[in-house]
Amino acid sequence: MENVLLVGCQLPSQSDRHFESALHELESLAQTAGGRVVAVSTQKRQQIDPATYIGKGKLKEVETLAKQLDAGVIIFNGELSPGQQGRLSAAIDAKVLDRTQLILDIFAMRARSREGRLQVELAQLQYLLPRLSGMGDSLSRLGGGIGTRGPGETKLETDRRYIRNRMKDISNQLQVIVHHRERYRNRRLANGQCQVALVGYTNAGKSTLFNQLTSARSLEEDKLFATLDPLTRKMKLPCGYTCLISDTVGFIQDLPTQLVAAFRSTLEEVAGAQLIVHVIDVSDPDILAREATVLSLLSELGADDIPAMTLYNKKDLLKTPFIAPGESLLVSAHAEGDMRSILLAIEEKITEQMVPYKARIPADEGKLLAEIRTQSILKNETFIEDSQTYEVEGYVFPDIPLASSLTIDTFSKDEE
Ligand SMILES: Nc1nc2c(ncn2[C@@H]2O[C@H](COP(=O)(O)OP(=O)(O)OP(=O)(O)O)[C@@H](O)[C@H]2O)c(=O)[nH]1
Ligand SMILES: [Mg+2]
Repeated sequence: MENVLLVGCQLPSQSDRHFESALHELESLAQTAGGRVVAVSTQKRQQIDPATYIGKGKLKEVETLAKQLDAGVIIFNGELSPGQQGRLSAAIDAKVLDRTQLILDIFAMRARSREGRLQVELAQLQYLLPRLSGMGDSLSRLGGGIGTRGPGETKLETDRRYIRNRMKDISNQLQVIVHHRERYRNRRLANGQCQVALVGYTNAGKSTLFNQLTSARSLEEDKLFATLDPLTRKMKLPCGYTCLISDTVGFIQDLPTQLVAAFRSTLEEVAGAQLIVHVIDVSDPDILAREATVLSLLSELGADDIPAMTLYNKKDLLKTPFIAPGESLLVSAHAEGDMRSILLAIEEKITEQMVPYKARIPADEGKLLAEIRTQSILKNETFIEDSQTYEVEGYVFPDIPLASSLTIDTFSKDEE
């Protein structure tokens, strides 16, 4: 564990509550990265000091405090310009990091898949390139620990050209991976498989729900960004229809732009989903701002017109009554009994997007019957002796190949 000192600067545009919650979040992030926060130093200013972020006096104070408390890492709650970072590193005898680098560091620690690692490395290189001259010193002085992790750490300080080449190389590798995934996704679509995506602010309880809903194991931890690579598993709905559900990386306020770009392809799973399940920690004091953050990131990903439903999670932690608005549900991922109502709500949302069908299929059409059983919501199946046919009735996505092989009975459902 490294001793960490947090530094925040409150501008007139920030309310006390918002400022405190942002610092609290920074503290959680620092802990997630393996730091022990020994002090938090704050300052109110009209604007950020263009040279050193905080004022000269405050800088002296931070320097002294860091020495007294033996803090090897100073983390600023904001994004430092390359110039600010250079000057601060020169002035303070400790590693100087900003919020973006901290988040990048956590991402580097947690990325598991080859794609995740490449994306994080790319984001780190993009961030470091303009900062190389200022950071060269602090990077070589303090090898290892918070802010220095990641696959690309070794040669960073020495060679810009190496970095540029490496970035090009990573981009190429990523293109191949993304292309593969697209092909895989298209194949899934052609097979009529429906995709549900769990999204939400980091720590909302997505992975816990994912595990409960699929009875599988996914990294579930009281840490920020426990999940980085999307996990996709099968999930069986009460009607018997099996769809796919993905657990995704948590969102965060002011997600560094490098990371939005880096994780765009990972989050494309979300953009390709038929249903988005937005998980919100109902016990979170900053619930509205966080909900807004998720909604605006979804819209950035072009996913705001995908049908969605909201789960207000962690109801067991509520101290005051909460009424879940509209079609949303109030649940606890720890209450097994809530899983059925969640699955039923998902089923309803999926059925809404389907069209009803009614058809008679000859008993020897084995392949078609198998498709009907797996690719549609089958409500009724009756075998008719006389004609040796199956009378089937249910719901199917209108845009999959199977739909065109079935007679669509549009009378029994209102078109909205
Ligand atoms: N009390 C309570 N705790 C919950 C509930 N659901 C999840 N948690 C806890 O909240 C913490 C975060 O849960 P995760 O499932 O890892 O959250 P996540 O949304 O996947 O987080 P990231 O992967 O970091 O984005 C864990 O400690 C869970 O045990 C709940 O309904 N009630
Ligand atoms: Mg998770």
